[in-house]
Amino acid sequence: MTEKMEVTRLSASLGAEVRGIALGEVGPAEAEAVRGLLHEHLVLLFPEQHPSVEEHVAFGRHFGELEGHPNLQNAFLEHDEIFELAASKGGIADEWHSDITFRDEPSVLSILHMLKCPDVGGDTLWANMYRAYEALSAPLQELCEGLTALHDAAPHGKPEDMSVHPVVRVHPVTGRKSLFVNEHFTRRIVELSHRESELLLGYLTRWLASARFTVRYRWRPGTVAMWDNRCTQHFVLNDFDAERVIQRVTVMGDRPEGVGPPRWAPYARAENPAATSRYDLQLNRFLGRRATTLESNRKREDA
Ligand SMILES: O=C(O)CCC(=O)C(=O)O
Repeated sequence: MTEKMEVTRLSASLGAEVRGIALGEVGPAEAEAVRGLLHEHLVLLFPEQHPSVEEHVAFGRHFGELEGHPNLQNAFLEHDEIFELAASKGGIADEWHSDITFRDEPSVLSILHMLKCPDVGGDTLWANMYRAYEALSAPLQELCEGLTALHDAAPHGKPEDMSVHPVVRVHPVTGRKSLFVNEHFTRRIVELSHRESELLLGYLTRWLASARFTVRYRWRPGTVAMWDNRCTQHFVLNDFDAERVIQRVTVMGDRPEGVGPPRWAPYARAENPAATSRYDLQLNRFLGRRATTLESNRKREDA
């Protein structure tokens, strides 16, 4: 089947449409070929697939362990390994993000089946985070490489679900560096003051959505999209008023690795609570929790 695949690039930055493959019949060799294409193009679009839920899940399992959404309820479907979003139930992901970055091990890949979409509108955009990093000036690249950022699930009403990741991560397969902060889940640069963090995060999240790093895709029902969350972000254009329903399988987890350890200590100073700015409270909570976990791990190892 792999020789029959026709691959058409969709923009200079990322994305390819793939025809000549039936995702419902993919075996290990085809899955390997798809994986290779994904590393090359970062986002793949497979039109006219219409997979059943079982076929969708089986396709996803070729790429790793699957997980439903940790915080959001499915709109219409009960299935542990599929996550469903319906526009009529408020499910429109209209902020740039990569998936589940508030977890220690965020999503690796997402595979989305477009079930229902408006005739026009509701396009999805993806942006290439390798390019967003590579096009920064050398001083800013160097600064970002030494920083980490706090991500949380506040958009799901769970700000206590937090994790810290490097601002620049290294892809475990390609070895390339990419920017890993996003406007939806990233709250704070750990090593900077609140104000400095606001400025830098504001700059980076606008920069990484520059048109020149993106591709925009117009959907048809039955199309399947697959993207690598380690080196892309995505955004849905909220410009429609018809129903739009997607189902996604999510391949979980590796822990993002930076270029090295953070180069500076966290800005927040938990040892002087009286002087703590309200903006540092969340970071202090995270750091306190991390210190407690490290301490209890250490005691377990000593016992
Ligand atoms: O609906 C889409 O096109 C993208 C959905 C999305 O943002 C997500 O699955 O994280």
